[in-house]
Amino acid sequence: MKIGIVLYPTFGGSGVVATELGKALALKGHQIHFITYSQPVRLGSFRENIFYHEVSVSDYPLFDFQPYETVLTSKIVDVVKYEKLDLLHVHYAIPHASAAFMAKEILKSQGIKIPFITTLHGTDITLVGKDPSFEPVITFCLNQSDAITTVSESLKQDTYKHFETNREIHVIPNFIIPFDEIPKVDAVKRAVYANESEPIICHISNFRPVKRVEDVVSVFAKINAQKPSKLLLAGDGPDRVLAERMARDLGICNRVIFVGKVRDTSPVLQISDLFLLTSETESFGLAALEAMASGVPVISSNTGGIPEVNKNGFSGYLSNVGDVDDMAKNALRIISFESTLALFKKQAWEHSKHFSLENILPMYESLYEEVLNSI
Ligand code: GMT
Repeated sequence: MKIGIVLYPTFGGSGVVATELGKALALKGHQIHFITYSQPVRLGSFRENIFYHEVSVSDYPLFDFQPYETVLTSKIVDVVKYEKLDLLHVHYAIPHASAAFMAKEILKSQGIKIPFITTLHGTDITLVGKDPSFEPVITFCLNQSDAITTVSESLKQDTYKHFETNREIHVIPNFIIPFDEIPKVDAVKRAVYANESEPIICHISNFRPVKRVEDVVSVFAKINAQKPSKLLLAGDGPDRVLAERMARDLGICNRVIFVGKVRDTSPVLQISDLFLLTSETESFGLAALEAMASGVPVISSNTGGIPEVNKNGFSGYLSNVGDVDDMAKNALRIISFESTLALFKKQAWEHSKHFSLENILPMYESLYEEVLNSI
């Protein structure tokens, strides 16, 4: 198949999933055309069957806001037409689903049929999409999509709750490429950040308010008071300053390390003992799944799709949103004894394998077939 994938190229989970999906499909012989405004972070270098089409919006002085969606639509039309695509798969509804719909209509007027599948990732529904300034467009585009997928059952239910649609929604969970065994800890690298007796707790996110990074720092401070540890924070965003200020106010600066944005999170995970995900809401929690795949148990909030990923008492523990005492207590249950930590590491790694690429990729491929057979 020749598939166009429209995505955000950034560090966010939706872009990561879309890029990894495209790479996996290309390895299976499909021809993949990524369409977005800059090179996707996880794309890597030149590869067979992978093509990247950059959407560049010129800075015309008339516009206070550059019309990205219009330029994206034109690019989609062009790529579908000249690369002879069979199908479009758009990740994140805004504005990708509406651009795909518009491109589909333009192409129809030229006698070209192109179905599009919309994959909802979370905030496009739970935060941004239901905002009245977007809602009518999102509802329309969902209903016009040839198929809709969500990354969790929870996001599927949220979509039905917030939008007027009775379309079938396919749940296709996010995936990881599993390691054959728990990756070995790089002792030299680990020693840069902590001594042998100090557990390394980590958090990776875009530091947006929805992540509640203030809870990450609070939970860590409570853990550290009982068992001296280190907190490794990867990523950047609006609430990083808040986290930095909290660490200073709590007098734990020497225990908290901000590494900033990292393209590849696996070296961070490979020296970590525990992952914290304290989000207010999370449609899935790809960062937690990636941690589990590296053998890092997860202390998380019990919200959205996270319970579909993190198995309470097995791959980690779940607590109510904001219950930092319970999160710290659970963290200490895991890290206080070497044997418990080793058990949870193994269980986290084992549980992640339910979400292996091998299990999930065929779900997308059969949906593609279904959509193509139905037009
Ligand atoms: O978490 C974010 O803020 C980024 C966002 C995105 O769209 O890239 O992540 C969403 O999609 C990920 C991939 O499907 C999910 O794992 C995240 O849970 C989801 N974020 C939220 O729902 C807040």
